[in-house]
Amino acid sequence: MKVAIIMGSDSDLPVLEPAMTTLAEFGVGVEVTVASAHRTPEKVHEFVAKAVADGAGAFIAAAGAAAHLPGVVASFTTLPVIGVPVNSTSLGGMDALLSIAQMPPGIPVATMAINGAKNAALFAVQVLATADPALREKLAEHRRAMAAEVEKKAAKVAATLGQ
Ligand code: RP5
Repeated sequence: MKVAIIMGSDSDLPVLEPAMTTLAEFGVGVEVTVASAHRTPEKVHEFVAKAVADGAGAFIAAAGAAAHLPGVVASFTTLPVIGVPVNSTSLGGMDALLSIAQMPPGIPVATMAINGAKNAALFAVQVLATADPALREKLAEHRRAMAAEVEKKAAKVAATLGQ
């Protein structure tokens, strides 16, 4: 299963790169496009319909400013939509965060941190892993690797402090 990634502008791409890297690390395929809820609403609709037909298992939708894109994507599909608020205005991403998180009842969007693309990818992998035991094992291994990193840091701090 693939993850479909949609961003409101090419200026959002640097924020989304960690999501693509993380999905690649898990061996999850992606379909990526730029489409805007405000500037190209028909394209958003077409991309969502095609991604669903192509077997996407989850969407990552990223946008800045008055970020309607994740909610609009969610309006076109019952697949889970993971929203990434992008910091692209003088409000530091708070505008996008609130626009994405404050969805009215009925059409939810799972909202990540501002610029939280890596977690969006991990959440998407978790969604796909509900039906994929091999992916579940990869997630478990990823967590073991993170825990090992924390232990390395603890040892480094202890050595620095002469403990
Ligand atoms: C949003 O407006 C985009 O998602 C982007 O974060 C922001 C600025 O877009 P551009 O003016 O760079 O195209 O729709």
